[in-house]
Amino acid sequence: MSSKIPKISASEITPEHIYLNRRKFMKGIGSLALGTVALSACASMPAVPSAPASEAVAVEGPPPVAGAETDELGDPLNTFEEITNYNNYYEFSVDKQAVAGLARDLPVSPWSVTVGGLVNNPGVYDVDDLKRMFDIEERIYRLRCVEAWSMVIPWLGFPLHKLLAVVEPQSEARYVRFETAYLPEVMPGLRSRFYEWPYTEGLRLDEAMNDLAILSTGLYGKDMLPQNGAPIRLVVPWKYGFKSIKSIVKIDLVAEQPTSLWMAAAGNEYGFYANVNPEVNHPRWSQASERRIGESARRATLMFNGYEEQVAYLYEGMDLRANY
Ligand SMILES: Nc1nc2c(c(=O)[nH]1)N[C@H]1C(S)=C(S)[C@@H](COP(=O)(O)O)O[C@H]1N2
Ligand SMILES: [Mo]
Repeated sequence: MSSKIPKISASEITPEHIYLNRRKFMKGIGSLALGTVALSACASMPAVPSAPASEAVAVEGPPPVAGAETDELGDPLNTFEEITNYNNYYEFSVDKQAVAGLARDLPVSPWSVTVGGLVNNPGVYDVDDLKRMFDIEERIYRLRCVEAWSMVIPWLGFPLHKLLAVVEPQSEARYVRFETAYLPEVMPGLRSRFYEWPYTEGLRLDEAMNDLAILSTGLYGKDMLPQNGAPIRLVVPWKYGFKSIKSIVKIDLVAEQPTSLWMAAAGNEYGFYANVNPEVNHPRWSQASERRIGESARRATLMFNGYEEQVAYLYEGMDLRANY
C-alpha cells in the first residue's frame, strides 16, 4: 500500500455502498488510515478464500465484488433512506412509514436459525457464524411488491443453495419452508388476529437452489436494520416481495407444499408461486406496471421482474395463470 497520494478523478469516487463494504473489509485486516487511496489499493488485493463450511474459522470475508450505482438494466439504486423508511413488515405495522420506528427494539443479536426437516445434517446456526461460513456478496436486485411499487436494492448476502448444500436435503425433500421470529413483546402487529402468525413462506426446492435466491444479512454495505428483516432474511428477486420473508428463525426441508401466511389469509389473491408477471393481474388491480419509489411516472413491469433468462426454466410447461 503506497503512502503517496495520487490525484483522483471524479469517475473514481467510490459509491457509498462500495465504500462501506471495503471499509468493513479493512476492519478485519488491521487498522489503517482510511482514505480513498488506501481503499482503492485494498480493493485490488487478492480475496481471502472462504473456509469450507465444515471448518468455519473466524476470517473476515472478501470485499463484495459487485458494486455499481445501477442495476444491470441501468436503473439507479434507491437511496438508503428510501429502502429503510418505506417497509412492509406486518409484525410491526401495516403503515410502511411507521415500521422503522416500531422495529428499532427488535433484538437481533445473538440470533440463531434452526435448519432441519428432511435433511441429513440438521443444525442450529448463529447468524454471525453463517456470515463467516460463506462469502458475503453484494447483489443489486429489483424488489417488486405485489402492491405495484418497486425499488432497486444493493443487498449483502450469500446464495441459499450454499446453506442447503451444508445441511444436505434428503431425496424426499421437495420444498423449503421459512419462518419469521414470533416476538409478541416487541412486535405489536402480532395482535392482529387476521393473520396466522408466525409469518411463513416457502419455495420449491429447485427454486431455492437457483443462484439468485439469497439469504441477505445487510444492504448498502451495512448490517441489516430491523425494518428490513434483520439479522437475516430471504430475497427472491423474481417473485413478489412478500415471498422475501424477514427475520428468519427456522428453515425446514419438507415434502409437501407449505402454506404461507398470505395463502392462509387470502389464497385467491396471493398464491404459492407469486412470480412477478405483468400478464397475470391481481384480482383487485393490474400488475402490468409499477411505481419505482422516487419516480413519478409508472414503468412497465417485466416478466419475472427482469430475471426471465435466469429463472424461466423453473416453470417450463407450467400454467402461470393457474399457478399464480
Ligand atoms: N416477516 C415478514 N416478512 C416480510 C413481510 C412481512 O410483513 N413480514 N413483508 C413482505 C413484503 S410484502 C415485502 S414487499 C418485503 C419488503 O421488504 P423491505 O421492507 O425490506 O423493502 O418484505 C416481505 N417480507
Ligand atoms: Mo410486498
